[in-house]
Amino acid sequence: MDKTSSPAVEAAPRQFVVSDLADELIECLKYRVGKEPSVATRHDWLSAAIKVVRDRLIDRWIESTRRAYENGDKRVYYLSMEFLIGRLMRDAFSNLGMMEDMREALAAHDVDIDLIAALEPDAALGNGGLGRLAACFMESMASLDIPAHGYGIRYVHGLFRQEIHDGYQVELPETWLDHGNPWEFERREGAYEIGFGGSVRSVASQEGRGERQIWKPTERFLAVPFDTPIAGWRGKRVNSLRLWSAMPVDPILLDAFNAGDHIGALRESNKAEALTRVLYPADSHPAGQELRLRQEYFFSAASVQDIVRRHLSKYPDLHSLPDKVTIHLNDTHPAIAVAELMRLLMDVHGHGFDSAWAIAKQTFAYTNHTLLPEALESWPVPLFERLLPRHMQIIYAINAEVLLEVRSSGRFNDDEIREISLIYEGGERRVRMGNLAFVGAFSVNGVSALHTDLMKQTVFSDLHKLYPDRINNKTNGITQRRWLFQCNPRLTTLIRDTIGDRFLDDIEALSELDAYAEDHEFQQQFSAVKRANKEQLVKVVSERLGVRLDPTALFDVQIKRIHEYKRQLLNIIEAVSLYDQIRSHPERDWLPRVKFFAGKAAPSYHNAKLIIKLANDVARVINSDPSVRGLLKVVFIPNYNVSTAEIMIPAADLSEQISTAGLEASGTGNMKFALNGALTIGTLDGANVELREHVGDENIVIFGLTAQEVAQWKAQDYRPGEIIERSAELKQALEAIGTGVFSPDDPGRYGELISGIYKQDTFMVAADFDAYSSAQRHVDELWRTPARWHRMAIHNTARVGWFSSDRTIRQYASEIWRVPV
Ligand code: B1H
Repeated sequence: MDKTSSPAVEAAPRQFVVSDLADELIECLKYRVGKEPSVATRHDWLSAAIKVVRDRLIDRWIESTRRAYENGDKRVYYLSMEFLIGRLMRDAFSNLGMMEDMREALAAHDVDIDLIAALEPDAALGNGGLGRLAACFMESMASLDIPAHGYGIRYVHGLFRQEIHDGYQVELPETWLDHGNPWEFERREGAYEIGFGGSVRSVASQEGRGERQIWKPTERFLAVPFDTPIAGWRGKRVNSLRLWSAMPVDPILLDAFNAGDHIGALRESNKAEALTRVLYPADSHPAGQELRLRQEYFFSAASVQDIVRRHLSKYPDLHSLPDKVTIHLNDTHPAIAVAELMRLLMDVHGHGFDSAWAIAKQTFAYTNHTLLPEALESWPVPLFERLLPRHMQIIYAINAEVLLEVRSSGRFNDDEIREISLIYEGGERRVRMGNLAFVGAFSVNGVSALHTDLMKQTVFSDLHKLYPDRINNKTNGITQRRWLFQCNPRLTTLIRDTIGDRFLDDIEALSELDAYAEDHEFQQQFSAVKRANKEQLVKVVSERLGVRLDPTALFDVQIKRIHEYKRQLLNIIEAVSLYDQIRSHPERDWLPRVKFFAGKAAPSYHNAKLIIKLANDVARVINSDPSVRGLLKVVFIPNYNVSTAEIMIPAADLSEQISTAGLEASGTGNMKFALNGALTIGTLDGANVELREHVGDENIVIFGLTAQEVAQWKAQDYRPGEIIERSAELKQALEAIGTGVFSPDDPGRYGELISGIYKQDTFMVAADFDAYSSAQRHVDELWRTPARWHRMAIHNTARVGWFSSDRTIRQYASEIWRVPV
């Protein structure tokens, strides 16, 4: 989606000579892109512009790396299967304070910076919140001058592109590398060999200390690093994001080729290519396929080898590793790194088990991001044994060690011991990655206060009893550079004109805006900014979907992955019920509202895809019904991604954060909306709980069951059917959907979806419906008094500075990593 221009907020006073930059662009275009201006395409200009800013980053990058090496600073290695970055060019321009200079330099060649910026593909190497958090963390670590490296996978295809055909989600391959990637540096010389399969042999160790194990894998691949520089605010520091790509050790099997088997000769090459080709699109639900385990091991093993190599280039041995390194595991996807470090310590560097275990346990930290039972990763023992036989042995050895400790403490019964074991034995034997990460880490953190409490009470209760000091909380955050300064230049400029520049470096200074919450003139300016952002979104929707929207309507937005626990269905049912009421009571003073939805469903998640179809069916019927008189519109925006979020969030009046309490670990969209002056309607789930504490109970609309109440209702005999009978509104809406009012072409389409609510209602839609619907009518009332609404919105922006990922990273740095900030 395009952004229309509005001057950027700069990290530094204008410092470049525009004519020099303009010349540099021409040089770059000619000698590095190979084009003359007269024949250069917009993509060529984009490449040239990126290379010019990248050159600026390189000096600082080298300098940052050298400084950390010379000082012997402790480093943080952030291992994540996902980095949901989005576009990088604006980030780099704005963090280096060269956006306006670049705009003019490009304009000197008749090139519109906004047009070429819109061509930069989103780096969509992630599914949702977990991947986006990793991207915010990379930016904050650089901004806080922390020597950190991100490690992940260079997927050729990021998260699929979503099209909506006849209301249904259609998945198409995402091809972000089609025009090359001007950001990255390929470093073939830095490749490592990664093995799979084969067997383990014991040999007498050279030191004469018993036996040593040697793993002989049958399959080998090369992990080749590609580095992307990540600049912090004001260019303080530039860190690397190192993404691994798989390549064959033998690109052509010459004996097969000579024997005439030309296809078979490429076998290795094809296998390698498959390994890092595509991101698994399941959010909060790991794909249990062998390829996924291979991806996890591939990038974890390459990263651990790289970390060990870097350490040994400065220090004599690995005993000092925990003093100089923390390896942070972003969820359990890289948990196999624990076993890989143990393998390197024991099998390559001659440590005994005890020494290796002592080092490993002090080196890793682990963040848990979900307690959904279906999202807890575990792998069948036979698969693990076949792919990673040596790691399986190591995991058994770790398990024996832990279980010995458990038994000798005398504090655990058999059931508890079974829960602590790294091997699930209740059916098909499986390796539990959460337990491996937990015992292998010195710190285990949750991502919001509520989530951390629930970790202690539920999934990890026995491990918590065993290691009571290990679990800690680090509430998530977002980077204000992307989620305010870049995506909302109008608001940023207004804030700057009102309270000055201090908030640019210390976001909690936004609290000075509190003093203006009642100020009529400021309220007018604040709402004018919102209005301009809404008009921009109206334009985008009209161009893309041909739907006309009224910018004075209340913009009610739910954008996130489509998942039953996030309850887009609750929102749609409420829309249907509102539609009924508007038609039955045309005489009432209804407020114009637009309900926006956007989000992708995992391709194999049937109900999530059906919810997308329902949103589109409901949109079609409501938007074309003249009796609604435009008072209600429903819009589903296809292909939600970071760039779409950057346009929708600044234009939102109301932020929908309505998950079933206890199921959303944190949420980070909630923070982005509040920062941009939207009110939240939400449940007491995840970080909403803390959001309420910060913005104040009177500036947020909270409804519904608490996590504790959900647990109680479920423990008792929850009968959704009875609740539905008692709520006329809900009943009518469910019947309309269930009997095909929105799907006349196929009246039975939503029969099962709706009967699921009558029968089990796993996500408590029925239980929360009335509370949600009244909360929405309360929102209407608030909207009727603009001065009150503006005041509340301003308080939101003023009070959410705490949710900056700078705060989160400071807490990780001082309480987990123990690196200075
Ligand atoms: C979150 C995931 C996730 N939690 C498995 N778990 C995946 C699990 O591909 N997989 O296998 C992918 C993603 N993602 C999210 O993390 C939580 O649901 C959010 O509540 C939270 O804000 C976010 C960041 O902590």
